[in-house]
Amino acid sequence: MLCSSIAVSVSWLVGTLGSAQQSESKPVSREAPRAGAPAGPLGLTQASVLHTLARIMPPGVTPPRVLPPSVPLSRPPRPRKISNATMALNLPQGAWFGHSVAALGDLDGDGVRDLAVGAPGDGLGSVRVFFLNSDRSVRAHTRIDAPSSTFSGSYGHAVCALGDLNGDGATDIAASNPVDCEVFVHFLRTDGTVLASVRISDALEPPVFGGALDSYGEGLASLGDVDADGVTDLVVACGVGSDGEDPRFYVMRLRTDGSVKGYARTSLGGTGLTCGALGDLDGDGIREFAMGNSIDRNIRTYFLRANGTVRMTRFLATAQYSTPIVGVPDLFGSGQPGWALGITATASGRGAYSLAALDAAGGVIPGSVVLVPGPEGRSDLLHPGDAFGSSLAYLGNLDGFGAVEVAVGAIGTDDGALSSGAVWIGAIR
Ligand SMILES: [Ca+2]
Ligand SMILES: [Ca+2]
Ligand SMILES: [Ca+2]
Ligand SMILES: [Ca+2]
Repeated sequence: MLCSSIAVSVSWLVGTLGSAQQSESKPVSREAPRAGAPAGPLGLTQASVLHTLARIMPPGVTPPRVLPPSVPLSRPPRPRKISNATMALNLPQGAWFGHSVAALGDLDGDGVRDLAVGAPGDGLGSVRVFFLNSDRSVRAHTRIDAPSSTFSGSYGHAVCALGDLNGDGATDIAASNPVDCEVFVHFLRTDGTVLASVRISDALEPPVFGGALDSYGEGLASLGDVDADGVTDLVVACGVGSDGEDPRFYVMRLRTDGSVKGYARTSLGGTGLTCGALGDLDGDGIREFAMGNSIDRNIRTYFLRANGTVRMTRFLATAQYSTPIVGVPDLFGSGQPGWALGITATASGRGAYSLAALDAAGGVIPGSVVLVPGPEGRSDLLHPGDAFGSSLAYLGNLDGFGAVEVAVGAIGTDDGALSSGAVWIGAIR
């Protein structure tokens, strides 16, 4: 059971999203649909879908090889839950497994995408790597413990995939422990264990110990290669600082050894608690990302320059205090870019997420917002307080059927222990 002090009704949020048309920037022109072409699920033509697909790639993810499922499926599988109830994870009370999720691409090379899941309350925190089967079941998993420098805990609060940073064929990840102001790059082996780690937060300021001074890494997002040097770059959101610094985010330009080549700092005037990579909505070659601000509760789309500074922002939505958001490059399998946005503070506390299509200027296309109350809409699979929607990751078409899949965290799930947490894998339809 997750106790939330912030009650936000779904109807309020959806109403807010539906009216979220105020713009902080001039819209960017978009290719007009061709007359006579068949319209897709969102009223888009085939031409515009193909145009969009050519520009949108999953953020920070190495595209997996396209292989048929090893065991052909006769029908789409059911929503799949990963928790103490379905696997021997030994998650303790308050583990908050599913506070963060990241699609890794295909780490082990079996043709199926794999998944990382953070559990910041699992001791000092942990990140687990799950090797998935195409029927959404788990073939194997590994546990990455909090690094030895971790003092207070909360490792795994945020996690994101960096693609293959060092070029050894295995996806690498970033993970944070904002309580100790730590952000790490972990170079993974294809078996899901850690080859080497670099604490990149040290590049920002001298290390701080034993207290929540700056909350480095409240949110992490990989945007792919921002500065066009061929190496993946990273957005690090920082919460409220007791050292008098403004809440802010850093665009950290990385080297292949995980060290920081340079960074750009942007003050928010609020706390940047969550962020998520979107696609390259305006086609300038740099992916956009979304970040929530705890002061005005607005989520904005940020357009960056190649040096990591902000070129433009656009109001995207208003939502609850800490709102996970992730880009969905082919919403409903249509090729239309959109977002999935977690809504844990529903009236029942079961949780939900919403989907919406995005325009080239980084805003929500009017009328496109859809609410998904549970895995594939199955609120009956959840219990009050599960907080489904705690985190989101786009998995692509995992099972070979038409719809794309997402992984959704539910940190309040009480399987085996109170708030041990869970992650659901299901299609968006
Ligand atoms: Ca795999
Ligand atoms: Ca690698
Ligand atoms: Ca780069
Ligand atoms: Ca762009």
